[in-house]
Amino acid sequence: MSRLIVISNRVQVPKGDDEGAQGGLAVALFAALRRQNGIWFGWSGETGESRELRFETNADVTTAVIDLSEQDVEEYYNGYANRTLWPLFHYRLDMAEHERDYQGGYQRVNRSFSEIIAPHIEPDDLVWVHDYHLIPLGSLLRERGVTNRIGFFLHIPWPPKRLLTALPEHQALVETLFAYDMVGFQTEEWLDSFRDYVTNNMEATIDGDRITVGERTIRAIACPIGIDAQDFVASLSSEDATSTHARMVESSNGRDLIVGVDRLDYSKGLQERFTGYERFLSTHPERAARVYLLQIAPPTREAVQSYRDIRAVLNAQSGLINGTHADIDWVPLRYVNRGHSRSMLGGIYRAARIGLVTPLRDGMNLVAKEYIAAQDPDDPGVLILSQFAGAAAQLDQAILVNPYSADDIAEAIERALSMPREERIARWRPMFESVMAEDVTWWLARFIDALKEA
Ligand code: GDG
Repeated sequence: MSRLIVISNRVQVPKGDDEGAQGGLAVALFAALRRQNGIWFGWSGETGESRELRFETNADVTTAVIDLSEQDVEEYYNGYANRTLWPLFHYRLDMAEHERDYQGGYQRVNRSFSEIIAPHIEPDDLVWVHDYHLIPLGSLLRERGVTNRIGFFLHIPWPPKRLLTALPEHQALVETLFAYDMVGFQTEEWLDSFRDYVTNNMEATIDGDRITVGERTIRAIACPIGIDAQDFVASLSSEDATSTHARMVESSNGRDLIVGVDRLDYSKGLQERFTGYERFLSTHPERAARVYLLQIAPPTREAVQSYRDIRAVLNAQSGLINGTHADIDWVPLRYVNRGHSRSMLGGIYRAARIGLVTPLRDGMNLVAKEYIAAQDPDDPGVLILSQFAGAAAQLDQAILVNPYSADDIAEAIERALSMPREERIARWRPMFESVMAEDVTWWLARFIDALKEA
């Protein structure tokens, strides 16, 4: 059997018994790496000048990591990946920074990844590159003589062509994708945007899922990522989940819990969500004191100014909402910047009458799927989901909202709170079935099978 080589920006190391706490994607990749005797390559997350690969085998999974220099981290990771591509691919032209140094750092790190990893690739290996940090890696591996099958999966949206052309080196970047054998996107919508770009800008011809530019033909598919659904459902009976659930029920004091769980990122629409919630509080005062919003938002990427800015905005906004609306025995918004274990999150989701998931743009959004997986089949809560999350294509029985509209969010909250149990069950069941069927194992098999056929 051919080995599987996974390459991503960061690498997770399996932690034996505690593996389930590491997130669905990591666990599914561990399983595939074990089965196919593979290696997972990437950045260690540390800074250092040595370029040496450090191999490690834990719970039968081999990982290999390198350090990056401070300059690399600044230009490649904080720079091009998170100040240029992330905002642009999330439709935030206004926030995208274009610096030659960032672009240079991105090329340099991708090149050194290719130099360091290429010697470890054997003739029959399948190579799978992940996400926007490493778009050019396939073409750089080709330059070093790697002729293996190489696939690429983009976890974030692919932007419309008119936005992408704001990237000074857009065409050169997209050309590098044609070094892969297969490219996967989360949804048909992102795939359509990609096709639209390549037909307009690169005279591509399309035949089914094959796209040809000049001499190169690649396969491009939509392949929506899922959660480790069975394991997530099983974790709901853990001590951590049940005690957290009980704690939430008790501290709710009979009030309905609305929950949001997001990395603190401007793409997640937290500012707009708070404004929508505030609109609900002011327009439904009779209902308002019967609910509260718990927003969990662990900070990320704090080396990047725009992330410090959004954090400051949310601090002020949450203070204002509570200052304006709170009563002596009621706080309308619990805003928590700490992370929680996966099973604790399960208990919280299950206790929540509403899951409020309103990103302005999201490749997929796994929180929406976790919320659905965690519900009580006899008395499920209601998912309010942004129409701009990739997950909306599969979870179309949610109340879909425009996350920019405070009125839309306020109305959806009111509608969810007054939704009869039969309707809640009727909406939840097909979504639960889809989350269970199209889980992370399904996604992984679909991608790898398509790559083998490419
Ligand atoms: C990218 C794309 C795509 C969050 N807070 C805590 C916590 N989380 C977990 C959630 C969920 C995961 O992190 C977040 O996944 P998302 O999909 O919501 O978002 P991104 O991090 O932006 O991920 C996204 C994804 O890649 C996969 O392809 O869906 O569109 O942007 O699983 O539960 N986990 C724990 N404590 C927390 O406080 N343990």
